[in-house]
Amino acid sequence: MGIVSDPAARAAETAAQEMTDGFNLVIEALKLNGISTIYGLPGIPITDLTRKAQAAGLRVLSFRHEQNAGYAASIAGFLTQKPGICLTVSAPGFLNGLNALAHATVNCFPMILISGSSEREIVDLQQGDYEEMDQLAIAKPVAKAAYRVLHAEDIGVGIARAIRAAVSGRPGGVYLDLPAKLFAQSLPADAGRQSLIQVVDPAPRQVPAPDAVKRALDLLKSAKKPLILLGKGAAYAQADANIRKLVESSGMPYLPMSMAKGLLPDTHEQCASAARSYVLPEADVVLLIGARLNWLLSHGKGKTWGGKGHKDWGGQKFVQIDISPQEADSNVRIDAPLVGDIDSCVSALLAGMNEKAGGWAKPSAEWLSAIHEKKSKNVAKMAETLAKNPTPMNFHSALNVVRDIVKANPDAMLVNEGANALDFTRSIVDMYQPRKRVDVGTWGIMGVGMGYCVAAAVETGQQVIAIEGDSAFGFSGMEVETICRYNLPVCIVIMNNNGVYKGTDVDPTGRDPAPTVFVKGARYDKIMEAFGGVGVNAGTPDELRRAMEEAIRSKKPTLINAVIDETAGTESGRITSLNPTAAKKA
Ligand code: ADP
Ligand code: TPW
Ligand code: MG
Repeated sequence: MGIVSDPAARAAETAAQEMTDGFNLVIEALKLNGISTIYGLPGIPITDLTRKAQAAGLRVLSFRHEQNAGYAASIAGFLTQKPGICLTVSAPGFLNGLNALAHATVNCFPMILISGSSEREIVDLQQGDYEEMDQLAIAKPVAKAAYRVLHAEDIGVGIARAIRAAVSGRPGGVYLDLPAKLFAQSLPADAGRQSLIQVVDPAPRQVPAPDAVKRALDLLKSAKKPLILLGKGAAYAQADANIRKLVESSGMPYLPMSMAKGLLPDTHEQCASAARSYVLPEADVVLLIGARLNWLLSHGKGKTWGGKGHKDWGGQKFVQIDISPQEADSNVRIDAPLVGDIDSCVSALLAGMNEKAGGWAKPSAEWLSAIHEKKSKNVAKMAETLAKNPTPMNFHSALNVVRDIVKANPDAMLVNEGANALDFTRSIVDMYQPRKRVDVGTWGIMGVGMGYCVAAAVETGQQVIAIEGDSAFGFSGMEVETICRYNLPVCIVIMNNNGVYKGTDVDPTGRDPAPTVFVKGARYDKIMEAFGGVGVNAGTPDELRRAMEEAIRSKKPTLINAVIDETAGTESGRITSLNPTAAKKA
């Protein structure tokens, strides 16, 4: 075929060519990279993207508020090691999704917030476009990376970069800005296909250096009172078999952080959770696996760790396995940083501690028996508390039921948020399998609940049980409609103590309800009934048990309003000391 010089003929030839556009390229790029689910909320300019994505076979889960779609995407990332996708409209929708993007980054979950945006030319001159906002600039500080695509032929690169940034190294939240005009841009289908990238090895293994492995092993060998701390990075890494091997072959006691519970069953004899306040200050060498020494671990110092004053270090030596080379020394000295992915690092430790090398120096018998003694005492004390049956229910008597139900259904996902509702669930409800417990994470945020429920059900296909404070539930409660719409097997239990922490505060002036209290005796179960799900009001442990069993049997969306003594909670749950007034007194 010669060069067609006549413009009319050229136009005719182009028209005859198969064409594609920005909409299709975004969808094809996601599909090419194994992404099959979008969590989002439609509107200009992405309504047609949601329709076309659904028509192209992607699962599109449509929410009632973008924050919940975002939290769903973030936890999908944690559960699957693939970036969870959240799709939002410009400005207000984008801002609603931003909280979840920050959450993903802070928690090291891979997620991509894809947002439609207004036209660059108008935004940059601040001429007042529809939903005008410089979204890229706003996303940057809370994202691990942020990109904008202006030309349809760059969509492939944009999505490839976003995927790599989200899952490689320390995972995090990535922002991808897609201005409205991009979607309608057309180009020949062939050129479009050529422009797409199937990302090769998006999260490359990172093998630790041999000298770093030796340093870590030497330190571990010297330990008399070693301790392993498993964090949610260890859960994310899906190195379950090797982690178990490391724990069991070394004989070291271990503590799981909240979302690492179940990596080994909480009932494992080496689990030291019930002796936490004994082992942290007493341990001499601590092996951190995918856990940061942030506030959740009292920054590795102070009273929790046996240090005398608030700032004093307790004398422990630390080995830290982490994929981020910058993590070590962030709070206290790390004597043996082991930088690499968890599976590679744990494998290297196992290889270095084989029989030929003399195997592990087992922890001293005194250490293990002291832990055992503390554990038994605390477990017995807890059993006594759990056996009580007060009227109205308290957190313990209600959670005793949840504990049994989770034990009988170890495959079920457990979503958990609140203050007391969180802390008591974490300590009372044992987990038996990896990545079954998802919760408020590093920031301790309220509002993750219903978004997490949707993603947990969709990504795992398992029953979901959500244990929610009544305040916590309120942040995402409208997604009960979403749960009913998609008919997901979600059983929500509201620990209803009439308020934030407690329901007993009063306004000293007598004018208004206190800031922490809600409508007394509220019936959250009615919200579920409004959308065709099952609502149950449970005033006793027996009623709660029957309702949970029925929910799991039927797999129907269920909301149980568990009536809890409004005096039962404590201020801020377990973190009372972080309140400024409490800190001032200390
Ligand atoms: P927790 O709150 O459970 O203590 P954190 O969120 O503080 O856990 O810590 C998780 C850590 O795990 C982060 O420092 C992160 O860099 C690290 N991490 C995440 N994925 C991996 C991986 N695949 N390999 C190694 N480290 C990882
Ligand atoms: C986004 C502050 C921490 S815990 C909590 C709030 C408001 C609610 C506690 O009440 P709940 O639990 O859920 O009824 P319980 O069992 O103790 O009664 N806004 C955000 N995140 C946080 N963490 C807060 C506010 C907070
Ligand atoms: Mg409450």
